[in-house]
Amino acid sequence: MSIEAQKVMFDSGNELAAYAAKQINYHVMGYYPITPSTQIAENLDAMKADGLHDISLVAAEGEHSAAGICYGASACGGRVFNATSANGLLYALEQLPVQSGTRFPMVMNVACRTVSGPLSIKGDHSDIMYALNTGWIILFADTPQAVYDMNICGLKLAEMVRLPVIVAFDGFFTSHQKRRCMVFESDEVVQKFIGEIEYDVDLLDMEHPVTIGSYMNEPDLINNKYQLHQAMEQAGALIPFIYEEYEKISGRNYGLVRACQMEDAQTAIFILGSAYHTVRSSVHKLREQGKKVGAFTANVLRPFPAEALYRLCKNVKTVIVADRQDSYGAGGGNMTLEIKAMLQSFGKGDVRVLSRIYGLGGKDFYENDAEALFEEGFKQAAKAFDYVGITQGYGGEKEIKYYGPLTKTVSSPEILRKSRNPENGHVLVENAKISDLTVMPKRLGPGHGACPGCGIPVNVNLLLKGIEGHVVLLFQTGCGIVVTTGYPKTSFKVPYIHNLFQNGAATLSGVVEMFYQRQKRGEYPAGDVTFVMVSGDGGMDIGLGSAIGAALRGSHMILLEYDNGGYMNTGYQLSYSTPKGARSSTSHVGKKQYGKTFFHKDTPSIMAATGMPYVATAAESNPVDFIKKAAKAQIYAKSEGMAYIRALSACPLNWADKPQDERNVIGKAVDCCYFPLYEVEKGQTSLNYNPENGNKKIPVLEWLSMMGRTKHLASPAYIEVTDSIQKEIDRRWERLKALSDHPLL
Ligand SMILES: Cc1ncc(C[n+]2csc(CCOP(=O)(O)OP(=O)(O)O)c2C)c(N)n1
Ligand code: SF4
Repeated sequence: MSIEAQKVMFDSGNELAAYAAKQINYHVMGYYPITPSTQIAENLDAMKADGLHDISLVAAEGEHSAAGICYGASACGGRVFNATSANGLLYALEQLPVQSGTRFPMVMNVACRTVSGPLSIKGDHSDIMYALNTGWIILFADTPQAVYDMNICGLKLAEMVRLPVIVAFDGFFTSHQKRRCMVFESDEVVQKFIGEIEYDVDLLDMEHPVTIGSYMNEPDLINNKYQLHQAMEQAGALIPFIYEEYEKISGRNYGLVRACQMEDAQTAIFILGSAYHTVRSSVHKLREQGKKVGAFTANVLRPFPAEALYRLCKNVKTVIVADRQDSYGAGGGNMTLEIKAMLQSFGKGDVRVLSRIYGLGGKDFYENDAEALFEEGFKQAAKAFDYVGITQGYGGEKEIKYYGPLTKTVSSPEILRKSRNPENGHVLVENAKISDLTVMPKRLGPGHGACPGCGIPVNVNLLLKGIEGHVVLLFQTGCGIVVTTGYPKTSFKVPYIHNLFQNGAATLSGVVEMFYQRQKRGEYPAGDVTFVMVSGDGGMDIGLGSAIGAALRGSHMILLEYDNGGYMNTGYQLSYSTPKGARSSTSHVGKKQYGKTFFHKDTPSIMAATGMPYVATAAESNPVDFIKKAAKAQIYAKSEGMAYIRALSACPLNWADKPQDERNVIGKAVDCCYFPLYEVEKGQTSLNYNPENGNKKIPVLEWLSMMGRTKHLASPAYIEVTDSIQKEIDRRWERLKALSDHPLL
């Protein structure tokens, strides 16, 4: 073997993970977007649009499903890939032992990030440590180059020992920073190095039908786990050989561990990831001052390279383990625990180990921070465990009250007149005059950070205009929370809680239950509170199950979905509600792809099918209709169960149009019947606005042409796509009219 031709690239860890995947030409990638790993799928999608690979990129509705897609695909004799971070990894966690326990190899990249809550997207290692017990091999890359190389070596290893592999690296520091790196010029070199797939189990093998994932107890389960353990041991033995082979074609080798001046070091820092390089710089500096210091790190977390690390620690008297996460209550982060165990088991229990938690939530770590850690070692700090980098923080500042509480009287001007139709119990709302309703205080204040023209505050405030009295809000993850609650400030004048966007409806159900329970027990004053959950359309993908559960239980709450047709907070990836044909960062437009390939989700119909008392659609272009619907929703939420309103919500940044045009764009979406305004009240559908009256109905292409994300569809090259969209919109519209015309439906 000789060094193969390579070319220089200036790329980030994410870009290089994607490039390696493209060169491998995996069969399937199941994925769900989450910062900071999303770019991996985005880059693969961009390459796919240009026809550079054949990977089937499956956008799941959440990470749990993405992991399920990967599991199913990997049982079928092909190569499988995934990428995630933080809560995405935790949400998928349940599937990880399934993958390893049934011994299907695959590769998943984890761009490490802080785990919520509180919500933060910055890099630390709190996510990856949850994966330590899953039976996956975990490689840790400390540079973008290592991300590329480990993606290639990782797949070879996975297939040799039949275990799935995680390639972990620092979110942002490694995932986003560009570096000069080398990649193989030819994809075939990569594929030849990995070799042919040789699976003896294939769910699709009709000649040899297999049962995968049997129900198993004693005596077999323990044997299954023992075999997994053996495969891990085998992986530990194989890794150095794979890297040696790889060195022959690349010139690069990664051992199990890496060290800097450890031969005679008496005080050393163990640290993972990109910060290892910071510590190395400090080592060089302190060595010039005659200090016997060293640094070491692990390139593999599972199997943990205990013996290789021990060999580095022969002369060490003090080890400072810097953990970018905490195993709360254990007296250190996970690496502290592992290093202590390693020293103990090799008879070096006399080495003093200082555990220091650093860099949580992406807090920077500089050379002087590394020197300060060494200093603690030199002076034999008394505290065996501590956090470094603790400051007063923004939250330590004097509390500033931006808003006083809103009294019930102030938020109940009683302008709207509400009554019930005695025949069918339907709610009637009158006197929704915008001019009169200006007295209604805004529960969401003006001090938010949404982009100009953003529909979220507009829709939230329009909804709340129709809701009188006390309100408690829950926001699911998305732009809505991020732009309103930058700690320590808040834009809300009313009580507010955030939860992750797969679980908001369940959380608000809990709030509602506690409210009624405490009232019943006399622990809370009598009176009404309206509970409102706000979610993006993305939240109604991953969180649909939770929302349906709350609807079926009849939780007394309103769910407002602002539908901006994409995962905007994470940089506009497609959601299931993105219009067909739309360009997004996971539905690129290129010679082989025209944008999103499937139709937008009809969430109101799904919610109506739960039998909930009130479902409606609303748009800022028809504000009176919107406010009336909010008032109706409030009555139903209090008296009968859950009410759901979907509002079309502008996103000038990602729709690629102008903030000042958005009301018109929204109006045209209504006029082309992409977003018809209707309600389903106690199971009966009524159209609230018919653009056919007054000749206002327009072809859908007229609306699509108003936005940069769908403008390309105006080209005759996409006539088939636009025809199919028009047909689907016509079908839904005709169905809606038929439902509305029918007295029972
Ligand atoms: C379990 C999990 N997966 C992924 C993410 C990343 N994430 C945060 S917000 C978001 C998109 C939200 O989209 P949507 O609900 O439509 O709201 P928008 O951003 O458009 O306001 C995603 C994918 C996360 N926070 N948690
Ligand atoms: S990116 Fe879009 S949804 Fe998010 S704040 Fe800006 S305009 Fe609103």
